[in-house]
Amino acid sequence: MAIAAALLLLVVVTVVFHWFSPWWLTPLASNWGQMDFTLAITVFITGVFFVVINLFVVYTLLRFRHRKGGPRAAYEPENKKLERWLIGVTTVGIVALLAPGLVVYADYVRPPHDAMVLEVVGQQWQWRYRLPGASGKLGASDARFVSGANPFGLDPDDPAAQDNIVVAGNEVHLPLNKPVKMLLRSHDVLHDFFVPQFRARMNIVPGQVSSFWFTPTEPGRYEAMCAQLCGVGHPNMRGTVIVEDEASFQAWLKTQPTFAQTRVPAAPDGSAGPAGSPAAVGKTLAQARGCVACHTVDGSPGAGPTWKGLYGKTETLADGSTALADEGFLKEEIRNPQARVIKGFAPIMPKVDLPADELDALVAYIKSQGAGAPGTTVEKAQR
Ligand SMILES: [Cu+2]
Repeated sequence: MAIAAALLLLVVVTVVFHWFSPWWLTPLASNWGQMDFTLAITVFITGVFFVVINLFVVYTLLRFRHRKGGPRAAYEPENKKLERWLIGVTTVGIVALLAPGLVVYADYVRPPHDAMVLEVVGQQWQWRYRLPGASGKLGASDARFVSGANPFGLDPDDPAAQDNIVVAGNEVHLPLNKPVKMLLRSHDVLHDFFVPQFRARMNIVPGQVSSFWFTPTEPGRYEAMCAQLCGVGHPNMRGTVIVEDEASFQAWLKTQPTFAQTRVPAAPDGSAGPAGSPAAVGKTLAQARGCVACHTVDGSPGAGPTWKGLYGKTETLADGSTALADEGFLKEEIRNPQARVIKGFAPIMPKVDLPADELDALVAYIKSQGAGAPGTTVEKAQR
């Protein structure tokens, strides 16, 4: 009796919770309404089975409960008619669950011919984006070309790679109502590119290029996140996708460097650099190299120490010793982060292989974020 009552309560609470739950889908912002439809089919079918099976158990518990002097249960090892019914109903249920998904998936990986191409490279723990330039072609890439200065591993001798747009930072823009074919690569481990509002996601498997397409249908600012647990920095693996009209998109595109431009090293004094002073170059680098995923410049907590007021601070290290955060210390920390870990932070920072001039620019940027008061420690900047 108690079990029957508990099961009945479970069914009622589940159904009520489903309708009144605050966790509904975000508003749809792409062409993939079919994803919502297949999801609704799944919820409906599994929901019906859940309710029917549990109510059946409740019924049998009550109907066939033990009663003094009542009839004994009959042993019936086989019931062909019942088996046929069960096989039939579950077959229909499973086909209804799988078939719509297969149809939608076939569409999902077959982009229209006029789709623009956007390459996404996932790396612990940031996103990078590349677009074809004026030639409309993506240049060849190879793992052996990958370096701090060439994170996509583009072939420096491939003419088709020279005009490729190498997006600086974690933010990419897309034109409204234009199909986008996504090409996804990973630098290291399994990642998954996911923008919930687009209902579009795909695993990124190291060593292969995966692909899907979508058409953004609502202008706005969306968060791109990693949907595979890819290491301790996984929650920081966030990017931004901005959907806007064609004119704004083209204007943004013009501000992004081509691969050839990123090959020209920024002079330490900034005179020949694309973006002015060393600190300004460093700011661009902090975006492009993904530093900003873990280091804030407004003092708010992150996976790594904030850069606000960091320069000149006396830091307490994990072993209890202290060190002055001067130029030499910062460069050492960037080159070899595991050698000295700052107290209160996990040793999660990857080695950042930067040419000397970029290192100078990055440190200049950190320096420009203000010096700490003497004697303050970095722990105070934490939560
Ligand atoms: Cu990831």
